[in-house]
This record gives sequence, structure tokens and C-alpha cells, in this order.
Amino acid sequence: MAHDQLVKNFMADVIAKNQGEVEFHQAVQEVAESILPFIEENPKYKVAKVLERMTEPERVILFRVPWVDDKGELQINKGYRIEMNSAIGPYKGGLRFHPTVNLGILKFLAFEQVLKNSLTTLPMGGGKGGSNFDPKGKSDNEVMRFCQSFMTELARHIGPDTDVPAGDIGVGGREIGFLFGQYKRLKNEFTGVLTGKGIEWGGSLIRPEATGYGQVYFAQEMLKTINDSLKGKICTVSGSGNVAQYAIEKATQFGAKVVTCSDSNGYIYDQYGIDKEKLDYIKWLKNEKRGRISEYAEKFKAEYVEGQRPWGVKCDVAFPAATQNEVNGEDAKTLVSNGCFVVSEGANMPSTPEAIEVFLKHKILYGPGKAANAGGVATSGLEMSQNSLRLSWTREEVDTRLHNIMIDIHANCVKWGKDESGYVDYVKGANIGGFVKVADAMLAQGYV
Ligand code: NDP
Ligand code: 2IT
Repeated sequence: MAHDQLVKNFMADVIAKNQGEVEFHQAVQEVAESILPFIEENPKYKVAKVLERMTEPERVILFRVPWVDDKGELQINKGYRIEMNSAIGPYKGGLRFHPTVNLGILKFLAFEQVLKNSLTTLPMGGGKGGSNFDPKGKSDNEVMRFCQSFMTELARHIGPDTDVPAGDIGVGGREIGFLFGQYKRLKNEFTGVLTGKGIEWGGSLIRPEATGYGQVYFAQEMLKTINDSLKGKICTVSGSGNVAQYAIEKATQFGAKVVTCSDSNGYIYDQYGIDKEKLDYIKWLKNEKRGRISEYAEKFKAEYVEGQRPWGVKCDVAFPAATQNEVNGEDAKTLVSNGCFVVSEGANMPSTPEAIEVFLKHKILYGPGKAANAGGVATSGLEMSQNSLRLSWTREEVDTRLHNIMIDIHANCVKWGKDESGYVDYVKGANIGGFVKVADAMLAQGYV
């Protein structure tokens, strides 16, 4: 059967079974385009319907989260955990607290997570969870009460050998602390049931930095394939949260100049570059004051563009690090026509299918999220190892392991994604590279 028809037939079934879950359809379609031809060449995966099984979560948990706000009013949110695939290890993946969270978004994230976790080389299955709770504008006490209520239900489904959540959008060190405290209280056990913990209570050094650092290490590896480096490159970053902050830090350490970052209200453009002092301000602004990025522009006399994303700013390298579908086809064309030749994704699925098509057509170095942002979950895996050993490694040791994992992920993408002309299609590389290990484990474990 022709390639297009194979994908069309497969997607018709996925869409019929998962109606209205558009982000999930999008994530599956991207993978199906790489994997279905590979399955045709390897019929053992076809007979065992491996991709059909991978697109159906092993388990979906959906629950009510009641909590009382500071005014004494009862609030009710939805809580979710998608346990997608446990073929190669316990379910592992973050929790997202954001008003847009719904089943389809979490299923897309959980599906991506399965392949990403496989790429890390560590023994982790895939999962994702969260809530439509919006931490913005809430007091610390409200966030705590919400987290305690959320964990009261979640605790019965997770465990250090079963399912190990972590952070994602809206879930950082503060939330992980509240969640961990409640889990410990309910179960009377101190275990590595969550990652991203504080350093004094079982967390790993470098976990906060890991996604952003890994995203930059991945860009550096892609650049090496054309004998180039980040030194002297102009970079644009979107977002100003956990991932963006450490992408800015590492890119700057590698000699690049980062000229933008953003939040959901707009972006700042600083032609002089975001140096260490300015980055320290962003960390304080976002992690402590919980303010808006427009305040950066006032403080450092930079430009602020309300309601837009930074992709119109001329750059060599782009680091999307905010959210899904934040780079569309037009943005991609603008980036490429302005000379951008490297895109390394810190966010999950930040580029629309149209944007990906533009990047691949112009043969730029394009590192998709499931490869380029895998450093975060990889370091979560290292946190789990340290928890099991009841030891903690030094900063240098964890950073070296993270760096080596990113080098291995890059090499795996090259292995599966390089074409006759020498161009590396990292989308294909990451999809097949991530798929094979999970698929072989599923074959070995029978029809489950
Ligand atoms: P944070 O909550 O720390 O920061 C998110 C940033 O993105 C904020 O600047 C936020 O702006 C912005 N943002 C969020 N939603 C939107 C939106 N709809 N439109 C525009 N801007 C938005 O999250 P993280 O930095 O942890 O996550 C960023 C991305 O990286 C996500 O896609 C996440 O899935 C992915 N990721 C995270 C990992 C991790 O370890 N944390 C690991 C791998 C991937 P505002 O403050 O205004 O909401
Ligand atoms: O998307 C991701 O990989 C994460 N949010 C991190 C997950 C984790 O378990 O560290």
C-alpha cells in the first residue's frame, strides 16, 4: 500500500477511537508517518499490532479535585494521570497544571513521553498527568491545598516502582514539594515517588537545569555534524519558565547571544543579549515574584512586543521552550528566510506539522522535542537511580551523565534518520530510534 494511504487508514482508526483529541491525533500522525513504512519492512511489529497498542493508553485515571480557596469558596478541578506504556519501565512523565489541560493534550504528551523515555537509554515507561488548575494568581496556601487534594487521590495509583510523576508547565519545585509532602503523609514512606524534589530531600543536582541544558547540548551536537558550534550565534528563545531559563544559561555559556524570551503575554527583544545578571533577574521575576516578562523590558530598556511570539526576530538558532504549536508554518518560513538554520525544541511538539514540513524541506538542523528535550526526564531517571542507591552524585557527575545521554540520543537519531545525501531527518530518527526498544519489549511480553 502507498505510504500516504497507510497513514490515512491508520489515522482514520485513531481519530474514530479518540474523537476531538486533536493534539493527540497530531502527535500520533507525526510518528505514524515515520513508523508505518518501517513496520512494513519489519512485519513482526505489524502482526502484533504494536503501533495500534502503543496508541491506546494502558490506563487512564480521571478524578475530581475539590479544594477551598482563600475566600472560603469550594473549587472543583479535574485531575488526570495517563499511564501510557510500561513496556520498558515504570510509567514516568510530568504533571501539567494549566487551564488548557484536557484529555487530548495529556494523551499527546504521554504518547511523546513513551518514545522520548526510550531514547534516553534509561529504563522508563511513559505517562503524563495534570489538571486544569491555574496556579497563576493563586496564593501559596491555595496551591498547597490544591496539591494536597490532588495527591490524596493520585497517591493510590503511583509509587516508586509503578509510576513516578515530575514537573511540567505550572509544576515546579514548589508544587513538587507540596505533592511529595502529602504522598509521604498518606503512605508513611520516604521514597523516590516523584522527581524534581528539593536537593535536601532526595532531589538531584542539575535536575532543574537539565531540560534547558540538554536542549542546548543537542543543538551543539547537531551543529557539530556541519563542523560548526554555538559560539557567536544569535539565538531566540520562547518562554521564560524552567526550560527557557536554563536554555538561555547554557547557550550563553557556549558563547551564543540570546536576544529574546517570552511569556503568554508577549516577548522581549534585547539586542545586547541576556547576560548572567539579566538572567538572574528573569529567574527572580518568574520563580519568586511570579511577574510578567514585560517587566524585563522596563528594567533593562529592552523592546517588548505584546501578544506576539519571537519568531520574527532574526536569528541563527531558535529554541522554542514554551508550549505546543507555538511555531506555525508562517513562523517557520520567516525563521528560515531570516537565516535561521538550527531549531532545537525544549517544549513538547512546539512546531505544527506545517512548520516541520518547512524545516525539513529547507534541510535545516531540526531537533524535535522528543529528542532535544529528553534531558529533563533523563535526569529524572538519574534522580530515581540516586534515590534507589540512597546516594547523591555531584553536580559534575550528573551533568556529565546528562551530556553523554544527549550525545547518545543524537547518535541514535543519526543512525535511523540519515538519508543517502547525508542529511539527517531527526524526526524520523527520533521516532524509529525511540520505537524499536519499546516495540521489542512489547513483543517479548506478549499481547498485553
Ligand atoms: P514553566 O511553567 O516553567 O514555563 C512555561 C513557560 O511557557 C512560561 O513562560 C509560560 O508563560 C509559557 N507558556 C505556557 N503556556 C503558554 C501558552 N499557551 N502560550 C504562550 N506561552 C505559554 O514550564 P516549563 O518550562 O517546564 O515547560 C515549557 C515546555 O517544556 C512545555 O512544553 C513542557 O512540556 C516542556 N518540557 C518541560 C520539561 C521540564 O522538565 N520541565 C521537560 C521536557 C519538556 P506564562 O508564565 O505566561 O504562562
Ligand atoms: O516532558 C517532559 O519530559 C517532562 N515534563 C519531564 C518529565 C519527568 O519525568 O522528568
